[in-house]
Amino acid sequence: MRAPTMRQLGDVIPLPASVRPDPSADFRIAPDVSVGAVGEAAAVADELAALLRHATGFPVPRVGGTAPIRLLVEEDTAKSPEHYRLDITADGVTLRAPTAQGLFAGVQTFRQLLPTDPAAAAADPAAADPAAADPAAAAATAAAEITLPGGRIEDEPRFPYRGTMIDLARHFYSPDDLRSYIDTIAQFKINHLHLHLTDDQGWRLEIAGWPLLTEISGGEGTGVDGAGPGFLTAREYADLVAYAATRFVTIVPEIDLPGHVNAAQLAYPELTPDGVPVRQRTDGEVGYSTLSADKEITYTFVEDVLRTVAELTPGPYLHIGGDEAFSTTADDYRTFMSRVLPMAGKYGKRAIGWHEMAAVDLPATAIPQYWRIEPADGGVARAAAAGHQVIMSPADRTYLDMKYDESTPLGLDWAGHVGVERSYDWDPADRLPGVAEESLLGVEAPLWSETLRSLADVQFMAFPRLPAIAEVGWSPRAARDWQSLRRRLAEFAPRWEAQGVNFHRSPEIDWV
Ligand code: TNX
Repeated sequence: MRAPTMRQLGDVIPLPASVRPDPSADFRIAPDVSVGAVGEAAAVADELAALLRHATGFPVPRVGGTAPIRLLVEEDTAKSPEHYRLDITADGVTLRAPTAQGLFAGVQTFRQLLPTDPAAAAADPAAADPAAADPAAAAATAAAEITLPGGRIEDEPRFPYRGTMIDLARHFYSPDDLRSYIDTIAQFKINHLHLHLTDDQGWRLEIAGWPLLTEISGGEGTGVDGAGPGFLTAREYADLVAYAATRFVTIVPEIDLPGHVNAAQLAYPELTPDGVPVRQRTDGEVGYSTLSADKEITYTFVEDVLRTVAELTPGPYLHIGGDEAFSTTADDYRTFMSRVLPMAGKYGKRAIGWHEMAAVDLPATAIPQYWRIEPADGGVARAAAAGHQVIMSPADRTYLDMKYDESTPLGLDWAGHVGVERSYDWDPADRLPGVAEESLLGVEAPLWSETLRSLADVQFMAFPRLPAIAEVGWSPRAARDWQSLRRRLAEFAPRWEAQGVNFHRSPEIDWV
């Protein structure tokens, strides 16, 4: 096996806030290496030890207290909870953070500083290296070659919210697929996963008391072209939320209201404005369905659903959609939102809504999510001036369902083609007049699934654009540089291959 080259200290995505290499302080991983941690640091240290075991073949025990590689929680409320400091010296490695979440961020950096991704060894050692048939020999070879670059990384995010959305309504993805996707996105310090759970073509979350939602609209024949059946039971959803928490990913559930509700109305015709049953829809049209703002059953239904989702979700957010309600009059939209927005607060959550929601008076904690192409802002600047935080998701930069270029086999193109550079070379604080740095909660990259059929399709659209957008949300603005990102992305080809992650070999990158 060729000796893997040592990584440079700054060869990380997203780029850390501060990188100070010290070439005299490289750390060679020895066969007796261990990972030391106590208390809150223990769980993250266990994960690092497991990664190092895969990478080296050494036993890498996790011990309490002092060890060549140490993880420490040092409480400091003045720092971002995601702050971490990684010190690599000839004697060892110390990772410090004010919280376990910060340590987790630091471990993602650590993982990228290993010469090859540990998943390679985990996936199929024999295929990766014939010598691995003898694990001891393989470990000795590999370990002799693993040296971490010396120096200090001190890091914290620019924005607290770095998210991506996956549309489960137009095509459903299994809990296993979603867990795998969470594992991949967390490596880029994406810390929110927004689940678009309901739309015209499907309803993907079991709601007690309303069983037909999933029996009818989560069954066979649902999704775009009828090609994406399935739903999450309440238990599966809760398990997924708990799994995401182990990766420090917060689930943001979306129930899209008052439009995008044909699947709900198919299951319960009393939810249509005129009580007339609707037909099942598997096409990609938008804007034709609406709940009625003046039927009481609308609010009984919505409150049951939002209460159920809030109870299943420990995170602070509840996304209520609000987009493309073209069949709802402006008056009805206002009436509807004035009754539904307070329900989020009633069940202990902050409401997020697509930016159309900013046309109405919002509760103080509500967060508009901006998705348009053109600068017309739909009231978002007014909301920002009133003190609301905003999530930036401009479609022409962050929509992962847009084609990369005209040759992309999947995706849509209504917001144009979004190449990798285009997804990177913009800044959220410049996007909307009146919505500056201090109004931004963060950045999210949505992935609508009309044209997608599998996890491999999802990965193809997300990688490498999602890491680029993760860097937009995490790294200091002044440090960002497209040529630097291109070089760093190129190194991910063998890493993603080792992890079994599909990606688009964009010609914008000179892949390794
Ligand atoms: C617009 S952007 C939508 C979705 C579609 C998407 C396709 C937004 C909030 N809504 O209903 O799936 O375009 O790109």
